[in-house]
Amino acid sequence: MRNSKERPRVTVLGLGYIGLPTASLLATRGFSVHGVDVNPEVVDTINQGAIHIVEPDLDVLVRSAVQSGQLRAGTEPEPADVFILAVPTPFTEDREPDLGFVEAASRAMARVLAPENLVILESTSPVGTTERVAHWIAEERPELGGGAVHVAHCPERVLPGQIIKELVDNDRVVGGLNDAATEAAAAFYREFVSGEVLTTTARTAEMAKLTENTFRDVNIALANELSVICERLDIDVWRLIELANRHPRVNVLQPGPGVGGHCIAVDPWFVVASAPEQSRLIRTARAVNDDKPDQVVAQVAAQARRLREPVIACLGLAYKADVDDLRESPALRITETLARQGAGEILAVEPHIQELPETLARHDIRLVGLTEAMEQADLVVPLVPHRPFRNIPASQLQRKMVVDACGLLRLLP
Ligand code: SAJ
Repeated sequence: MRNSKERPRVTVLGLGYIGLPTASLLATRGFSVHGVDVNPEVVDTINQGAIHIVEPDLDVLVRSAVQSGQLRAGTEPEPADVFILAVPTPFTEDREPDLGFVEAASRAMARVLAPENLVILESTSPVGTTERVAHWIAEERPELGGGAVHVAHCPERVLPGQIIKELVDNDRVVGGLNDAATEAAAAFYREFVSGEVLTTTARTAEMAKLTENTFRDVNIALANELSVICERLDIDVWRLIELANRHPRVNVLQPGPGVGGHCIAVDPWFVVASAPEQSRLIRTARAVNDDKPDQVVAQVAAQARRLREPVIACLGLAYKADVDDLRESPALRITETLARQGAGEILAVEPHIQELPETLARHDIRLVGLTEAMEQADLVVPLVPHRPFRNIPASQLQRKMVVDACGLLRLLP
């Protein structure tokens, strides 16, 4: 085991949900880490030992990393032995991958690279992106082309809400542009990952990550389609899935109000964009999941029409249970659409936020506590099964009309 002085210096580009936990974990394991973000406010916050995102235990980790002097943040890359790219890879309006952040970070990093450095792309990326990173480096620094720096892909695969644990415990897939890059990257991860580090090519590693999230998306689409079929056939879909899953080889996922977040609803498009003709099932699954919020809106509106002056409580706005993240949230979209359509007076309950986001604030929606919502609403719409909602007495809900979009009823005491 090397002592801390011999650990490589690491520069992490992008201090968001992946980069910041990775940088601070490495710092607390004795690596000397320089974190880079284009946003000076993010940099200042981190240098004060604080955080700009919400993730369990991340505040403690960052504070200790910064206080120990092993983690510093800045807006420009500095020379290091290992460079980790953890910048966003969103998609464009045409659902084409937008590699602008990866390109900008690659070119900025190229200025401080030296021969034998290891460059690892962790951002979820369409197949061929790792090759493009090497190409951008060579454009900036022609003398570093042809394998002078080791370039590899090691996709992040941590679950928001459990990032710190999964960063260490999960198996990792590492694929370099050549064997030397693969080996160098695998050796780096083996220093702090307790899961197995599996090696392959860069293209396979890229596709492995896309496959993981596509697997989830396609299987959630099956659950969501079943929920719509069951609504029509007057069958309780939650009980149905519970029963079907008692078969030893069946594991249907859970239906919900739609698929949110910036991973599962995005990454399948990277596959579709690479092979449009061949990706029929994947494209259809995306359409099924994207359509689910509208199905929920239609169900709620139909119930609301039975009431004279409906007061509708939407329980949960986040993209999934027990997180504060409202980005790409189907619950948010449903709540907003109900208000826009004038379905009734809308009460929103979201224990993780203090004020409504702009998209909701411009409508006449009130952010209220759970107790107030349960007192005032005639129609209750559980959208996200946050922990506090799971304690609502079933008897209280039985007195209301309910459109249960997330299966909360079966979780009640
Ligand atoms: N959802 C359902 N039904 C289910 C499971 C999830 O409707 O049975 C919905 C959730 O409510 C949410 C969305 O899907 O709206 C995604 O939630 P999630 O918890 O399944 O996943 P994410 O987006 O938070 O994180 C995923 C993870 N990928 C996989 O589990 C294959 C994580 O490991 C990845 O690192 C992350 O994407 C990422 O960054 O790509």
